[in-house]
Amino acid sequence: MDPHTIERFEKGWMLLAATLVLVLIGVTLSNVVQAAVPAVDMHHHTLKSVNPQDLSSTPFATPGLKQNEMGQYELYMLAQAFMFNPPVVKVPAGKPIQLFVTSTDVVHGLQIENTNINIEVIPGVVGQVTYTFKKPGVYRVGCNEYCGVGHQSMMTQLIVEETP
Ligand SMILES: [Cu+2]
Repeated sequence: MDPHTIERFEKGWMLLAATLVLVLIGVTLSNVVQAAVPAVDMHHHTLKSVNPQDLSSTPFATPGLKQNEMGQYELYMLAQAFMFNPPVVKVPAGKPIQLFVTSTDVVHGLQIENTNINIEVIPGVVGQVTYTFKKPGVYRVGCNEYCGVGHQSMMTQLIVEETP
């Protein structure tokens, strides 16, 4: 190869190396930016973690069914030894319900009969699932994670009501 070919060859490799370095810097920076986004962002419904000792600034302060600004249903439930809060919940049939659940004490489970809803409920972590109840009726909700002496009685009812 003559010297000019070699030079072009090297330039090609240098360009490739420089591109890789820039791509890596870009990837790293975008990760940093993502990490800087706070976990609690109630307006975009990405509530992923909470302080189990202080839920006052979260929707869990008043658990139950809410409708967000887009008219979507959000159901906030608390699991605690040995009950669910609210104790009885009514939701409309045929509408997607975004369920958020967290624990104020130990690890619980939230299982709703005749659905595939089965969430491990961990203090500080917000479990989330979206579900549309097609059939009106009473669905039993139980804790399926042994949580102490009252575990057996830790259950509640979810009443799915016909939508007009
Ligand atoms: Cu429990």
